[in-house]
Order: sequence, then structure tokens, then C-alpha cells
Amino acid sequence: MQTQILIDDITLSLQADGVQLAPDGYLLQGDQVVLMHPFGATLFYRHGFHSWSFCSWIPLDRSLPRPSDGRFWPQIDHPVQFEDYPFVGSGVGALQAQDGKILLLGALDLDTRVRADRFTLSGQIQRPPAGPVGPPARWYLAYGDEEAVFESYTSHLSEIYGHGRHDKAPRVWCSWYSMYTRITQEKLLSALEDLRQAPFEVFQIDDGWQVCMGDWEANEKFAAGMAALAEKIRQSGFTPGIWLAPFIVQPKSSLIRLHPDWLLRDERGEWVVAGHNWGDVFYSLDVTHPDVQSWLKDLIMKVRSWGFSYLKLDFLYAAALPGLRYQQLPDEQAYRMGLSVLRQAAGEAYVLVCGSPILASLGLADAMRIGPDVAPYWQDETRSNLLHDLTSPGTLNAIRTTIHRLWLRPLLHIDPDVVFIRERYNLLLPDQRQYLKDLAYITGFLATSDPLAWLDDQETRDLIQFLESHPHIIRLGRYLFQVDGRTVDFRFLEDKWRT
Ligand code: 9PG
Repeated sequence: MQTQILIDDITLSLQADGVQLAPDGYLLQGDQVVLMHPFGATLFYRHGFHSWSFCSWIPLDRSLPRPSDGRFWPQIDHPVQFEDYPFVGSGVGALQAQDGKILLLGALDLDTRVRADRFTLSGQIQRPPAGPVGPPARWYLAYGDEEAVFESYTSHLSEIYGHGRHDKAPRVWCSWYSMYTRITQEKLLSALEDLRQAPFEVFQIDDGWQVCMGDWEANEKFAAGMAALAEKIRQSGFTPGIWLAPFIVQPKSSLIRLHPDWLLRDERGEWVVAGHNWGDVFYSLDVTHPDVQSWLKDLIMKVRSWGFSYLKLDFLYAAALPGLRYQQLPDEQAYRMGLSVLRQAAGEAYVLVCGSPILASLGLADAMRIGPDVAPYWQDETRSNLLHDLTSPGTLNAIRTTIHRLWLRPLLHIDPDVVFIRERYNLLLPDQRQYLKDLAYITGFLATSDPLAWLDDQETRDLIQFLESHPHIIRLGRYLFQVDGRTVDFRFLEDKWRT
């Protein structure tokens, strides 16, 4: 039906199957809802598919080139979102009015997209090609102050999906942003020994311990096995944490050889490429397959039995790529089914999801990475600027997407990625390092990868002070904060995607 609604001081024409007044806006129903808006070529809030995907306010009258290296597309955004790139987002989208208020259209169902142009703001749900047709998709529509509108949206989401279980995020030492895949048992034990008195809760082993994606056993660099290492971490007073990418498989894995029928396939019957990394392609598991589900459950139980109770689950978007599945579910519903299996097997363990679809992970994760990877440099010229990949590792890309996802905070712990205290092996300027620290305070999630051996005495004191202070945060605007009375200004993010 076509109807008109009055919202604050604006009249909107809209098309939907149902419209219902709610205390803080409207609830709409419809697999497709379309609103005519009066704002013209204003700013559009573009919300990327998963943790790393580009998220920002962007002007509707200026296009942004699509990332040009197609090999990376699967790990950049949902394939459908390259069609109207960048004026399409996952789950939620918004437009800015002349006076700074915003008009938000937020899905309450999964597999939804929000698109905009200078005349319309619209939402669509993706239905499986031949699956059963369910009730029409549900949407929340609101207009007003940006923070208030996003907050009402999160309260609707939390009613449907639930929220995280822990009050305070743990402070985490993570091996990635110093040692990368070059970790060894010896290096980690020595970093652990140095950190003995440092105020962290979690010591997390990242990528590099496993045989390969799919074969989740200790490799030859971890001769004593992962249980022995977890025990050492526990004895040092930390919660043992570990990285896994449970939904992806590498061509060289024995898993692929043993179970070629467990992989997600396209219409031609070929395995869906989920991205390029580690010098090769990688594929996705079909997480709706019952045998895959029991394998996933066993994997998590195994890692827990080794003694790990903080799990960083990465590259999760792979299970939400389009493909033919054992059960014909829409992409994000299929993903959520897989994540539920992991969540259940994880029991009381703390689950941080990364590279993960956003709405589809709510209620199942304790924490979520909400931006791409930081790096010990500001911007990677080649991949970010020349190839237009705004998810490529780099501090500017990470800060941009993270700042635009702070609204998720009431729903779970939000992880902005690590801070760098070190000056060694680091191209970030002091100001740039400070932005990361302030962002950590703003999100409430504090982590680093710096080994103490890389820090001088002053830097070690800085790290401890960083971990032990609890500054008072006031948000003054979209890009403006006060951290213990000091103004922190992220306005360099306005309109800035290339430098
Ligand atoms: C381990 C890392 C770290 C990191 C994760 C994730 O597009 N890419 O090629 C790409 C590679 C790695 C990556 C993100 C994107 O990082 O976010 O914290 O755990 O994996 O491999």
C-alpha cells in the first residue's frame, strides 16, 4: 500500500505492506519498503556487510569507485552490494536532513539491504530462490537526533536477538599485530613471561598455530601442543585465548580431501571462493549441513578441552556468501545457524566474532570486531587508494568504519582492534597512535599486540597506564568526543576516503 506519514515535522510518502505507529517511530512490514524523501543529494549512512566492510556517511552525489581487484571482493562486502556500490548497506541505512537530524531505516530481519538515492530510501529482503515464503520483513523507521534514533533501533534489535552477557570487556594481549603468522611456541612463551605482571585478562594466540584452514591442529612450530601452551598461559594468570577461522577451508587441507561435499557451491556446482589470503584462495563450509555442524561442534569442544576460553572466531562472513546449501536458507540465516552451533559448543567461553555479518551475529557473540584491521601505518596506498579497497588493513580505514559502528555498543562488546604503544617497527605518528587509544576508551575494548620486549621503560609505563585508566567519555557529536575533559576530534573522517 501507498501511504503518507508525518514524522516529526516532515511528511513522507511510503510504500509498504503494513505501517504501525511505535512510541519512538514506525514499524513497517514488507519485503520491499520504499520511502520518498525530501533531502535530495544529502549524506547517506552506508553500513557494510561484515566487520571489515566500509561504513561511513557518504554524499549521494559523489560516487565511489568499486574496489578494483575482484579477487578480494568476497572478503570486502556481500556480492549483491557491489551492484549499487556504495549506496547500499546491510540491515540499516540512514539519510541526513539539513538540520543534522537523521532518517533511519533499520531492518529487524536478516538478509536485508537498505539503498538510497536522492529521491528514495528503500529496504529489500533477500529471499531464497525456491524456499518457503515467510511473513513480510520487519523494519524500524525513525527520524530525529542521530544518537537517539540509533539507540531506539538497538533496543528493537536487542528485543529480537538479545545482547552480550558480560559487563566489562576483558583487556587482551593478541599476537597478531606484532608477530603475525610468525608466531612460535618459544616466542609466545617469552612474550608471556614478560607480560606476567601486566594488567591484561586475556593472552590470545592468533593465526599461525594451526596446520591450515580446515586442519585445526597444532603445526610443527607448536611441538608441545596447544593444551600445554594454554596451561602455561593459565599459570601466568591469564585467560587463554585462541584464533580460529572455523567456516573456511584451504585447498591444501585434508578436510577438503575427506569431505569435498561439505563446501558451499554455486549454481554450476563449483566451490564458492570465499576470498584470497595466505597465498591462495579459500572456500566456505556449508554450515547448514548436519555433518559440518557436528564437525564444528567437535572443533570448538576440542579447543575448549585444550583449555582455551576466549575464542576469536574469524572470517565468519564466508558462511553468509550466496550459494547452494544443504538447507536452502537465505545467506545470513544460514550463517546464523552455523554461529549458533559454535556458540552452543563454546558454552561459557567468551566469543569474539571477526569478519562477521553484523545483525546476524547479535545475541550469539560476546564481542564483535566492528572495523577492518589496524596496521602500524596510517594508510596502505596501493590497496586503499589505487585499488579503492577501504577494508584493507590500515589505521585510517579501521578508525573510519569503527567510528561509524559505535551505535552497536548496547548490544555487545565492540572491538576497534589493537592500539600500538610501541614506536619500534611502527610508522604511525604520535597523534595517530593517540586516535587508536582514544577509540579504545570510547569503545571500552582495550587490546594491544606489543611485546614488552619491544617497549622502552617509558612505553611500558604508558601501556600500563593505558590499561589501568578509566577515562570519562562524553560524545559531543558524530565525530567529536571528550575523554576526561580532553577534546578528541575525528572530523578528519568527514568526506575523506582517499588520503
Ligand atoms: C589473521 C588476521 C587477524 C586479524 C583479522 C584477520 O583481506 N584480507 O586479506 C584480510 C586478511 C587478514 C585479515 C583481514 C583481512 O585479518 O581481522 O585480526 O586475526 O585475520 O589472519
